[in-house]
Amino acid sequence: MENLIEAIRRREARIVVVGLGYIGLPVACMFAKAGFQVAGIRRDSGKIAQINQGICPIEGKEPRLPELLAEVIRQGRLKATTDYKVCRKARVALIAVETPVDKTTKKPGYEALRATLQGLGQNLQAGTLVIIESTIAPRTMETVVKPILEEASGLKVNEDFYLSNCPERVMPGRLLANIENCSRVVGGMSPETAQAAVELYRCIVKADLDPTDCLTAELVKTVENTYRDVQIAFANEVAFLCESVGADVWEVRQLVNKSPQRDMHLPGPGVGGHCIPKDPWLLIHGTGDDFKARLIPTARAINDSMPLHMVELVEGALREVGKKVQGARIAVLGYAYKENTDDTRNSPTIPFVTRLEELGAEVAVHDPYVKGYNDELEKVVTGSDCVVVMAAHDQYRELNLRDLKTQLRIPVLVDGRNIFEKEKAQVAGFIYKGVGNVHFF
Ligand code: SAJ
Repeated sequence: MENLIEAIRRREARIVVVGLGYIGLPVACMFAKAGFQVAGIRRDSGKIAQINQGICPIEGKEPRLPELLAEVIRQGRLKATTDYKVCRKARVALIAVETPVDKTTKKPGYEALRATLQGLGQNLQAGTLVIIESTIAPRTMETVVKPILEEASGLKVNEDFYLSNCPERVMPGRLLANIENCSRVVGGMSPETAQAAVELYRCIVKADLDPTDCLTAELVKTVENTYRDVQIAFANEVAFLCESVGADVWEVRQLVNKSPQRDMHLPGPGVGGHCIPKDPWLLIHGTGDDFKARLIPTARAINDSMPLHMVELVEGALREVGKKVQGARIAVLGYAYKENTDDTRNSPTIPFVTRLEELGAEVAVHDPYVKGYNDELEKVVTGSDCVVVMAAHDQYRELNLRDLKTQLRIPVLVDGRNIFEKEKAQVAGFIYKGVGNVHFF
């Protein structure tokens, strides 16, 4: 272990990063920039060629990442490959692959993780520090990662190689900034391993590095995202409650949050993205059968119901003008799962549009950030019977309601993100319904 720590301090430890996606690629670039020789492994050779030409394959704006990638490729400090044999020269191997849960069973199959562990295990050298950055269910290090690596390599953890779990806290649009400035939990299968991993991350992270055991590290990551999902579900339930009594949830929320230690989140049209909808299921999966979660699945069900609630708001608003959803032309503003991003993974807009079309509506979707949907907004809304806001993109906040009204066949506005003031929309001549802010006759 001393030898490894010395090699890390001297930047002589070769690093392999398996999974050059939005987690692995920035971290590979940052270790290369810090002076390490880094090899990256990806499955698809197309993206590998792009990366080895110094071209960033990640969509969306990622400040400094394209320039950093080009620099470390030019310096020869980073090279991408499909070949796991590069692991034979590595003293550190980072794994950053996706860990989706099955849409029906809500359980992780870990297909990518298992394949990666097999490939690494077959080339694992004694003295190597293996770090899992992917988000994994509690007890995955003990029940999946350790057995596969030991079996594939014939080596023993803590004797021949070292095992760590260091979950990432990156966010699309701030990948490099978050790696540098967000604190990280650094789990180790032994205290010495956690310390060695702290030594490594100290080379690129300016924030706190908190050593602990692997189980705690697995729990922290899944709990912190489950916390957010439950908080959002609470806000959504209060929105339903306000609708039932004819109150404005946005005014209620603003005043609640003036109370000390209150942080009521934002109601919305649903919860999308790559982690918040998934991590609560990973947390529950990790507890096995000896724990029956009650609040967490309920929160997931509330958040998953929001897109269909948006359909109810559209039905109610059209009913007020004597129209049905069937045959109505509906303009949907926002395909991305949240404001000012092009990321559409698990977007609430998907089930929302599916349901509208099942009911016979003619739907047109607009999104300035998503290829194929970034047509002129006026073209998408012209002649519509209803406009629905699903993402709070800046472009939509700047819309002139009077101009918008002239473009519609019927001035109905359903606001899933509270980007318009109800009174102003009504003065502009709209039938306005907002999540948590509706008054049906
Ligand atoms: N959402 C609400 N109401 C809220 C907050 C979010 O409806 O009050 C919705 C968003 O519109 C979106 C979904 O929830 O559809 C997820 O939003 P998010 O802001 O949590 O965005 P993510 O998915 O990018 O979450 C990431 C996570 N970061 C990491 O996993 C490292 C999460 O832990 C962060 O808390 C979050 O960014 C953040 O704070 O921005």
